[in-house]
Amino acid sequence: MLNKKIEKALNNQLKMEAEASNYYLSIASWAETIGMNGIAEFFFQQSEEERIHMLRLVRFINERGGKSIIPATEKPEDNFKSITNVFNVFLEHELAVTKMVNNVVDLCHKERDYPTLNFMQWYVSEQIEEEALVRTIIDKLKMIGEEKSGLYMFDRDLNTIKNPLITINNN
Ligand code: OFO
Repeated sequence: MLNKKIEKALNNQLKMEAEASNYYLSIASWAETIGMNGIAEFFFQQSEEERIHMLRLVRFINERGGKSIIPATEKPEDNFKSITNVFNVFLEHELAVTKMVNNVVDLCHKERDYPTLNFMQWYVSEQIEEEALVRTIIDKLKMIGEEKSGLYMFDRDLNTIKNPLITINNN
């Protein structure tokens, strides 16, 4: 049975995942409207992944005798300065999620809630992979700059960067 502090922390985490899903959906849609279909596809997939992260929490909270709160989320930003800006925003978001995951893990230790601690380990690993992925992409963008032909190839190749990680995640 979840104690109230843990239940609240997990519901906050759930909200964060829902917001991430919406935010990445907004980026995907923006990228599609400017003809960056590779980037759009990347963020459509990322948005789906965040929704799955949210669903895992919904089901875990309920299974452990708590009650999941399906949150209202704020309208995400829908206009972005540049491709580099988009990926910097992505990194900022992921760092905020990692911080929150770590806080939940700390709380689990404090409250001696080992089942939830075990459940949260999956999120710890997931954040390591996501941060590594976004840093790799930002490094590539630094090499390319905002030059059009470079961005064209970056857009075309983006899925080959992401797909190996998705394959690992799904195993
Ligand atoms: Fe949910 O993993 Fe990113 O945010």
